[in-house]
Amino acid sequence: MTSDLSTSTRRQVLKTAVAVLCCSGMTGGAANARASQTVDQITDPHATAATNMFRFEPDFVTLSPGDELTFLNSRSDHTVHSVPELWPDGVPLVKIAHKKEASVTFDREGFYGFRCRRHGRYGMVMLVVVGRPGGADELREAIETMRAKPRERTGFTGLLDRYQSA
Ligand SMILES: [Cu+2]
Repeated sequence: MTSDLSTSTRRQVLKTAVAVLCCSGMTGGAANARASQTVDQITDPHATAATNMFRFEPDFVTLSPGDELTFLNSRSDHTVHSVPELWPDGVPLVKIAHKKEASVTFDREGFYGFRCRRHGRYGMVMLVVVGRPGGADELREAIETMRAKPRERTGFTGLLDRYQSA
């Protein structure tokens, strides 16, 4: 009895996983369609570390030029703001606040740093990498020299480490 139940549960899980794979594969594979990803902004009162209590999820995203990113929950507490020091020259800065949902299209290759205006100091930052840009060393230097709280700096350094070790 018990084993039947667990088998059927396992089958159900497997089915769900296949469905997810199928759909994300379709999105990534369509050559001319603009791909879209979603980033949520989380307040987690159960987080054990302050750096995890407020966060972008995911906080590291890679895109192809022309792709779109949709930010959820830029409301009350959370915002999505460009970090000007970590942003390609000539690309307009992003400022999203008081929006349930807002989308940004990334046409230019490059590194794009974001912070939540309120929680950036607690490490609520994220990195978007569009295409395969050069200049990771310059980005690291910009992170080390820009005006920022320690946790914000550590957050960006960690994200760049993840990009370079990927
Ligand atoms: Cu926030």
